[in-house]
Amino acid sequence: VRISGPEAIAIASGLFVSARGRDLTAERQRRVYYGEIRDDGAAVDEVLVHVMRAPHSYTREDVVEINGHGGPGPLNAILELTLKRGARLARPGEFTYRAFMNGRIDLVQAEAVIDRIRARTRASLRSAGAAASGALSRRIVALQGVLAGALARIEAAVDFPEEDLPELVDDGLRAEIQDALSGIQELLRTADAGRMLREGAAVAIAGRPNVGKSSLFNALLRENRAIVTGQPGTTRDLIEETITIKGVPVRLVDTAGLREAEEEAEQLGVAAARMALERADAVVLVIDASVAPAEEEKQLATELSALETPLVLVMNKSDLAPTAEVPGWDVTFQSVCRLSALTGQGLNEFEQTLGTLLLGDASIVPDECLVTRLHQKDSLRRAGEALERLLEQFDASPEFLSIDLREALTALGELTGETTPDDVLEQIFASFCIGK
Ligand SMILES: Nc1nc2c(ncn2[C@@H]2O[C@H](COP(=O)(O)OP(=O)(O)OP(=O)(O)O)[C@@H](O)[C@H]2O)c(=O)[nH]1
Ligand SMILES: [Mg+2]
Repeated sequence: VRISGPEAIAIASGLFVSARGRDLTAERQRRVYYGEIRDDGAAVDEVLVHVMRAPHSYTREDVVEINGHGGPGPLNAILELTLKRGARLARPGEFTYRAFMNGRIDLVQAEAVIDRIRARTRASLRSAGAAASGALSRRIVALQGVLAGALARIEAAVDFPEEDLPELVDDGLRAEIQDALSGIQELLRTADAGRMLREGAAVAIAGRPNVGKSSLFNALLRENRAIVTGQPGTTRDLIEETITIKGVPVRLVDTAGLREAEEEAEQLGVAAARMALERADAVVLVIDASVAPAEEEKQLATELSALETPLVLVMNKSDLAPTAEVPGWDVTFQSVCRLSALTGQGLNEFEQTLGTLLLGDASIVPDECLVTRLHQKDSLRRAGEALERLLEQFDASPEFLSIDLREALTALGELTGETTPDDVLEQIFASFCIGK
């Protein structure tokens, strides 16, 4: 149970009895106390109580953390006792919100806290760790420093046009702003990969019955998760499992073979498959390379390519037909892979292909700065556009330049939280879990 705020220590000391008769309110920066939580003299739990005085705490306020044996019974009892003594339940993310409001961390770091908690792969954990430690924040602050300096010079040129100042708005300044723009563009290039790493991607496996979708699903999982038989129409439900490709958590979805089904269960499976295909971030169309492509498959390929989701063609069962030709359909596939789900041949290459499809060519280095959120990308994009406008009209009057420069600075400030509108802040912290 974590309590934060000016009353935290007083509230905790009302429930706690130290084994050695110590007083929680004693003037110490940080200390751990051993004893019991008592309710009207009756012991509720044996606990360690951590007292961290402002500003030496997560929120920079007085913080007390009560560590009991756990379990819902004692936990709820302790929680209720703190509420009875004047505490209130924290809103989602409120501790981190206070850490942010009290200046201990900026918005980028606050968001990295939640990314850390939710990280599903080592790569996403490392990326969140880099952001939490301030790597991205430092890049932003450096850019802000350059632009603030530029703004000062431009405004001096506006305010004192008569004075005999050295040339303020010169090629040197232009180069500095150009550098800042390049820095912003460099960060923007990491945005799609960064978001993939944080959110993961859904990849749906589609195709006619019996082409080997479930076999491919199992081969990628390295586990016999879905039932495989030689009979068309085996899979009816959606089957989902998560694998890691190039550090990205990928939710694989195996679907029912697409055909005009007769039985109701299969019909429902086909309908569910179509929904999954529409929601996926990438679709893998599997065909059986050992038989001539069916007319329905061509139609299916055409339909899938209309979804505007990246589409990969897998020519499965290549162990039976290693030299089968790619069907001459008028459909654009992002990639075509020959493989055998049965022997595993071509599977690694296929995984590589999927990785490239999801992340682009950028090989992500998770320890470096990655932009992982849509609103961050949007702010950077606006900052970049403002600087582009500025550079285009660099020789115009300095008044105009300062407008664009201010806009760029405001947009950058939205990343770190300085200029973020309240409703956006609210939204961000509302997505946190309670107690963080
Ligand atoms: N030779 C060979 N057989 C394969 C390969 N992949 C799958 N099969 C066989 O093809 C048959 C169908 O495989 P499934 O994985 O059940 O096919 P599916 O596309 O999931 O079928 P439905 O669920 O009915 O839509 C099974 O007998 C598999 O053993 C392969 O690469 N080579
Ligand atoms: Mg199947």
